[in-house]
Amino acid sequence: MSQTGTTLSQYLVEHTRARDDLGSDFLGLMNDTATACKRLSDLVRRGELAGVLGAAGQENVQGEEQKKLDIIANEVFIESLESSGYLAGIASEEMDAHYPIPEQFTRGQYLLAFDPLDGSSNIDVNGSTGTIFSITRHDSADAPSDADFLQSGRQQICAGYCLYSSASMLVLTIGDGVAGFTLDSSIGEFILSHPNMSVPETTSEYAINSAYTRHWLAPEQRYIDECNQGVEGPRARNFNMRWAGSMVGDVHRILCRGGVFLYPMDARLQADGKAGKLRLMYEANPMGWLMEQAGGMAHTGTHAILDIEPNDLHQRVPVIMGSSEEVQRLVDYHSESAS
Ligand code: P6P
Repeated sequence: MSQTGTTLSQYLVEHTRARDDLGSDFLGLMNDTATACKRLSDLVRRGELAGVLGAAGQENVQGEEQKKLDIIANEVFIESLESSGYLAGIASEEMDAHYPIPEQFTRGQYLLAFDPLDGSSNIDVNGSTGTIFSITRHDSADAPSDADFLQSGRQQICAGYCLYSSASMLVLTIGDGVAGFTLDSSIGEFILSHPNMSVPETTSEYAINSAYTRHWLAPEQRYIDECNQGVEGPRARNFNMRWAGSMVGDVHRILCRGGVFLYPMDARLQADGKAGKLRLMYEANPMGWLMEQAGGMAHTGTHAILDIEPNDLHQRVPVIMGSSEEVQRLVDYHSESAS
């Protein structure tokens, strides 16, 4: 072990040595992805001093108010990755269609779908934010279409996030467990700090935005009500609630100490004709794979998230993920409610 600990590059070289499907191009792609995360970590950390806070004065393709850093984060990743020769295309929460690799650059064999700055409403109040990424293969010399990105979560070859919080941490899986790396800014390296992250099967902590209580459907009404009855209720123990306002912040906490994260379908979303709030390709799928790789579950209430066959780049889904006993209980409540 070197004095600095195992770097992200050393970890990935070791964990792909025996993998025929992850070669030098993948290692190069991950190195460039980490570089983009470092660049963004620096901007987030400097905040107002870097002049990156505040509203951008425009909406994104989802009709949501964009922060300056939403746009900057998208640009940082595209600039860091488009000329690498590893990617065939890039899909982003901030862009309607996918971003084709410009003619002057070599196209590679991987597709990147990402949320440049998840939880950006936290950025102006110094709350946790993060970048979520999902990498799949594009085994064709032809330029990809949007449809080439529509692969189920089980086809991901790498998924992860970079959390910008008290420390900047990159957490990822390539299908052999989940590893967390803390950015050592003194040497500019992500250092392995959380090998083999695993989600405890049970928990007494849930994450949901309780402002929408009146809109929840029966399974969530029942689950949260039973938790809130505490030790006198059917769960015979007290529960705690946390809501980070960023999926990355909540998911990271759950990977560290257990919990269940809910952004379920509710009557408000149904009335708006939405299939959920969170997006499948660059939020639910990458976070869902991390959860399953860490021994947890990721579900919509009726389907395992990773089994969903996507039909749109910005498709929304209900999300229930974390400690398996609690997710399974919610799945059972959905099943009972449907019968
Ligand atoms: P609400 C951030 O906008 C996000 O997409 C997730 O990161 C987060 O969990 C959720 O939405 C917060 O939603 O409705 O509580 O603002």
